[in-house]
Amino acid sequence: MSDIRDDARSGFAEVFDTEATGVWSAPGRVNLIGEHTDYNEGYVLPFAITRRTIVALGLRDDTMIRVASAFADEVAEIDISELSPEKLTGWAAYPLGVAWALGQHGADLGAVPGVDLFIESDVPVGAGLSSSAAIESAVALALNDVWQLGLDRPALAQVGQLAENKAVGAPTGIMDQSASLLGERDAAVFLDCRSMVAEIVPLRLADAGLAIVVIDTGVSHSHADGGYSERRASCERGARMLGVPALRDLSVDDLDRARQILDDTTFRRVRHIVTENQRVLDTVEALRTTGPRSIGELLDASHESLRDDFEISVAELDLAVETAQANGAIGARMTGGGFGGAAIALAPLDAVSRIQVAIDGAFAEHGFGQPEMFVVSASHGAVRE
Ligand code: GAF
Repeated sequence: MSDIRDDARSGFAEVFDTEATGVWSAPGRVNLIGEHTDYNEGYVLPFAITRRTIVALGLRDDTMIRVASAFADEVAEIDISELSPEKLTGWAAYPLGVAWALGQHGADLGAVPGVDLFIESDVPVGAGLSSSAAIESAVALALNDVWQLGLDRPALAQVGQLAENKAVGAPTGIMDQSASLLGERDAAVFLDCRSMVAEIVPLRLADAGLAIVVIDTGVSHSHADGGYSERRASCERGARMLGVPALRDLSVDDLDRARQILDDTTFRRVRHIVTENQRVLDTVEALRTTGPRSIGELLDASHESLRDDFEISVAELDLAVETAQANGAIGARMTGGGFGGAAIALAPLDAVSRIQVAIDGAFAEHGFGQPEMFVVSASHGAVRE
């Protein structure tokens, strides 16, 4: 079976008629817990997965950037001096947006050579596994290296986020790029999205006889659509009405007061964020003390909160979660921004195939499209291959 690194090299050679000078990769992510907490300056606990995006790069002797990929026919190109969010459209807005965002982070784009990029990926698109952050992180690391910019990984995560916010137009937080750039093998990234301090938390699932199954429902979502920004606006409204800089500043003890002040919908959005932040802290504590077998109820509670309070689940995600729970999963929840995408189930190794068969059957029974399911483990972040 050919490796996608080789596919990226040969794709590059085919499109640009020369050999790539280097290959970089960055992973997608699964968020273990901590959903929609990042832009509320709270806590998240994602991990990088083995599915990766590969960027093959060649330096040019002019100032053009050209990008091609295995998943789009056209080659997008623009002179570096012309880069601006308004000029970037379609999938090429991700890689070209990163080049623009590097300029916003201090890179002198007037002094760097042009590049050709070819992008290949096995991170499923629209599945809530951050295929977009994987592109942004791989391109950011590659350009940071060849343009010798010297930015550190937290800064590159901000570059990716800026590209996504301004060039793609999705008002997303910092979690996905951080997971893709800071992830480590057999570990999750515990990130405080206010201080931006990241701690590595061991996630040795196989040692505990466990696996995480991803269930990609096939229901595609986009964070540039209205739902994500509407939830973000609700959270910001809640914080304003409660007189705090961000929902991070509230604890579970503040919820009674919040209920008096807020309308019911805003209250439930706020309650999700406040309780989810606490669940992240409890999950980190459990992983460090009693181990992954003890986090199941926290995962289940996170799903309920996302379904009932934040209202971003869909019928396919609920069915995947309930079927996993009924067939031996220790815990299960939707993962990512919601409105479609994937769920995860934490399960004993010997329950994995039973869960997969049961979910296949349940989806068929409900007339839903066949889900894609695979086991993931925590992998390393972006690297030069
Ligand atoms: C998406 C966003 F990109 C993240 O920043 C985060 O808000 C997530 O949804 C929800 O937790 O993946």
